[in-house]
Amino acid sequence: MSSSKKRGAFIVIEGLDRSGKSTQAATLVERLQAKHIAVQLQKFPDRTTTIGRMIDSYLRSESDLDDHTIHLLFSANRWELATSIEETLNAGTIILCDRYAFSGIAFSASKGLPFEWCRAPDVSLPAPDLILFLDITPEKAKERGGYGEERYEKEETQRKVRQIFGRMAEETAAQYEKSNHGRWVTIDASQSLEAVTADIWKVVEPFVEGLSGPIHRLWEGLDQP
Ligand code: DGP
Repeated sequence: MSSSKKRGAFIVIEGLDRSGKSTQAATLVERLQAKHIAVQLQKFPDRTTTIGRMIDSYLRSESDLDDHTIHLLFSANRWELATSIEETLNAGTIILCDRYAFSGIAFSASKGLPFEWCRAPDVSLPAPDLILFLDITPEKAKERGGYGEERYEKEETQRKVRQIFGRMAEETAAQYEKSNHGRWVTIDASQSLEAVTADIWKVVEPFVEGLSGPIHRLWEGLDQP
C-alpha cells in the first residue's frame, strides 16, 4: 500500500432513464467495498435536501416550475454538495456519482434551452476524473420496465437527451485530448448486466488506487462562443 497521500477518484455515471445506471453504480460500490476500497455513492438529484425536495415535487409533476428555474435548482443541488464532495475526495474516498452536470445540460437543453446557457451554472463544480456514459437507445430502454412515472420518461424526450449526450461525448473527448483530464467512456448498456459490469470494471480499475493531482474544475477555460 502506498503511503503517499492520494485523493479519491471522482467517477460519474450518466445515461438515459432505464439505462441501468443505478444498478451498475450499486454493483460497483459493492465490488469496491469488498476490496476494502473507500467509496461513497452520491446520487443527483439528491432529493433529501430542501432544494432536492422541490426538484422531487417537480419530477413527480406535483408542482410546475419554469424551465430556467428548475434548471438552476438542479445546479444548486449540485453546488450545495460540492464542498462535501471535495472533502470526501481529499480524504482519499472514491465518489461514485449517479448523474451529474451532464444530465443537467442534456435534460434541460432537450426542452429547448440553449446548450451554453445550460452549462453556465455548473462551470467550476468539482470535475469528474472519469465519466461513464451508459448508452442505450430509447426504444431498448423503454422495453426495460416502461416509462411513465416521472416527467422526462418519454421516448421523444429521451431521444433528444441522447443526442445531446452524444454532443457532450465528442466535446469531452476533444477536451481530454488537450488536458488529459476528464475521460469520457461510452459503454454499450444494451448488453447483459454482467457484460456491462465487466466493461465498467475494466475502465474503473486503474482509478481505484487513488490519484495524485488536484481536483479539477468543471468546464473552466472552455471557449465561450
Ligand atoms: P433519477 O433520479 O436518476 O431517475 O433522475 C431524475 C430525473 O431527472 C431523470 O429523468 C433525469 C432528470 N435530471 C437529472 N438531473 C437533471 C438536471 O440537472 N437537470 C434536469 N433538467 N433534469 C435532470
